[in-house]
Amino acid sequence: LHQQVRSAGIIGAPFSKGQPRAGVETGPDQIRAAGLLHRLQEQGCAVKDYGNLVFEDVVGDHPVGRVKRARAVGSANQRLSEAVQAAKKDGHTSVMLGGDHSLAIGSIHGHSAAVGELSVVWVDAHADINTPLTTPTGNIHGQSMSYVLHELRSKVPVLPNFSWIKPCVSAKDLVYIGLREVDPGEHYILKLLGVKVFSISQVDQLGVGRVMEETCDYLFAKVKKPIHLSYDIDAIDPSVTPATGTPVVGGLTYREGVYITEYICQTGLLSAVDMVEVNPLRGQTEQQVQSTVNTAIDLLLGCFGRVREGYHPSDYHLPEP
Ligand code: EXY
Ligand code: MN
Ligand code: MN
Repeated sequence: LHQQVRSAGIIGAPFSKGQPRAGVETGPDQIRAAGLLHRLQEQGCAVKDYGNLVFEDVVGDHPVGRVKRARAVGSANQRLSEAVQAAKKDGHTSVMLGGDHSLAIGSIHGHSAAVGELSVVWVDAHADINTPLTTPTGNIHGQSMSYVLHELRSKVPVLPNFSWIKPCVSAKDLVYIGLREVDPGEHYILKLLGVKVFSISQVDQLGVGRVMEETCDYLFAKVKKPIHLSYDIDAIDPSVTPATGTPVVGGLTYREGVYITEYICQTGLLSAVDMVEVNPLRGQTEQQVQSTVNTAIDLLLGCFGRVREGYHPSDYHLPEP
């Protein structure tokens, strides 16, 4: 049934200050309430729930240049980084339930602090690679990658509560999938650094099967590094996952989204996953919320060995009449 024993270390990160919309901090509890732990255990995955992180309030968190709530984002991510390091040291595949996508800063940092060099697969409608100086909104969830990339070090000023962050990912170890709303500064950075991007247009052209083959051929060309999968639920089409803060039309289908997780799982290299930007308050109906939350769960099940063809136990015997 399961080729290898997998174990998930679940870290809830109820944090929303990387963007302006309330509700995304309830993501971890909603995803648990919809049965994530039980569903993982049912498919033979060991699960350790580390509970929700507690983030302190930061007073006087006024904008730094254009950047909003830097101090709160910096300190929350420092806490998250430590939690991810602990989950990795306990031997789990780290599962960070967001919360907004600014949390990828601490998740990637902690993952890298524990295991060394990483490959990052970033599945998103957005590139989240604005610097504090290119950001059109000041929201840090649109800037996360800029803080962890070696190549952008000299372009990113050190914000208050960010001095603990050491860039830890090389541009050649990053692949984007699903992009369809990229700011001019971000597009420039992606070209400048030669980052591998499979925009939604390339998914249309090649199909998700070839996109995943090419993603892994590219990442594994030299050495196979542990994979950090950072999955923004807004990568999926808003007809399926509408309860999110920055929906963009024309996204991945449910099937494409799940295929990405199945494919990454079968590499055997998945070492940490983020599931972010599920915002129950952005659903207009209960059905919209459930569809979004259930899709997030199915993506995580795919990360931990679920296959849609079905299973049978290795000792299965066909009943004789
Ligand atoms: N690119 C825009 C910005 O930097 O504000 C929008 C970012 C949305 C980020 C979402 C979570 O992926
Ligand atoms: Mn994102
Ligand atoms: Mn996004």
